[in-house]
Amino acid sequence: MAALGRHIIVEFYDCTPNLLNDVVHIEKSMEGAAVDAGATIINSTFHHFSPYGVSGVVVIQESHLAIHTWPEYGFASVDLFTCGDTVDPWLAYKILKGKFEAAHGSAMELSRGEMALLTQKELDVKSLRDEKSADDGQPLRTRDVWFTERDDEIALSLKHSAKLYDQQSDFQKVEIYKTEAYGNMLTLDGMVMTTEKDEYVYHEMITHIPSLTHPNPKRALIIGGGDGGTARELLKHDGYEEVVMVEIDAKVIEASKEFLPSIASALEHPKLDLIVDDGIKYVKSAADGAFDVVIVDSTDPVGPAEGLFSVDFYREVYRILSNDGIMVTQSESPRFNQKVFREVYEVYRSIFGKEQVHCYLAYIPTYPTGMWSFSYSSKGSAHPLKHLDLEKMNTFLAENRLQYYNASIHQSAFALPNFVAEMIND
Ligand code: SPD
Repeated sequence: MAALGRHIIVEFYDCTPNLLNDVVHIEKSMEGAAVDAGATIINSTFHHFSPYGVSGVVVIQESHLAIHTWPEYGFASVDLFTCGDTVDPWLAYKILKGKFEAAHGSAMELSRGEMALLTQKELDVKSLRDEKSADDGQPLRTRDVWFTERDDEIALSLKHSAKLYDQQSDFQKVEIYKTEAYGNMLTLDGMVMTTEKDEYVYHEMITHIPSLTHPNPKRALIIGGGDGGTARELLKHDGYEEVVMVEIDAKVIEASKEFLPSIASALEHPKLDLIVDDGIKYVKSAADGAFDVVIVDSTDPVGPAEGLFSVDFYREVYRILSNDGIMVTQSESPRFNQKVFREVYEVYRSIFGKEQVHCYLAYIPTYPTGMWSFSYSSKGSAHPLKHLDLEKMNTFLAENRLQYYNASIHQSAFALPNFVAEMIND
């Protein structure tokens, strides 16, 4: 043995970009290559970075395999570091080149720990032995796979054990992950939309506040909301005679029905008119004063949702609201998305008038920073606090076991921290 270890530094060029953004595929490929090359896996950890890029390491008994990907360049850099004679790192190289569909690869082998330069030291091996692995001779194997949503400065990571749905629709990448802490999670273009375990905060807050402040809401429109959570909560109010939901992406509905059944439970409700189409187009063609409540349950303002953050769209929403009508939108995080947050309030106020627009907050652990905002804009006199019908609310709350929303939350949600109030000149 001329050296302790062999280190192959690999560059894979012109790989299939989607494969380099698929954390589960990369994890499986790296682990598979390790095993096929003769290694014994001890631990692995993989991160997906939103919107793209994966980093990961497989720790093997014979050193490690590591990867960093740049899907936008079809490029992956890989380190294959093995010790001893039992592992063939070049076999791992060939396997990975195939798995990432690399058009070409370059590699350089280094010897690590030249024997000619080493002198062996005396160590008391017995006392240093790890009792656990000495017990049964089997190394402890663990597995960590992380999904990360981030911007340049802030990130949120959730550990997951599987990807259950993975489709590129005409509009966006639709994925469902099985997370350890929050159950199944829907992401669109790498951004968290909803999870089974904390969805109730968002869906209760976006629906019950307008439904209990409007004097008598009968017709509601949901723009977006394909997972079904907003429709489910809205339909708890018996007074609605008609709820129209316009979701642009059939794949969001399909994935939610299959993997988020508790959220999608009302998508077949007889009062729900579910239309798969462009919400902007629908609103443009709707009649003046057609809806008492309009809820914009959009994704973040990138990709297909961009137009849902425009002045023209909100002018149209204003037009289709009835005289007492209320529009509620998800208005992003005042910490994570400061620019958008400021801008949308300016837009709403330019259309509805300053006094008619209010911001309220809720705490959603799986959204970046955990602090999320909603806007409440009323065309008529329905003030979110002054016109709250307590009797109607108490009857509703007694009949429906909610997990987040209650009378105190309704009132306190409109109390804004100073930094938030200042951002929108409240
Ligand atoms: N960054 C999260 C924005 C979430 C907006 N919509 C969520 C959809 C839940 N029905």
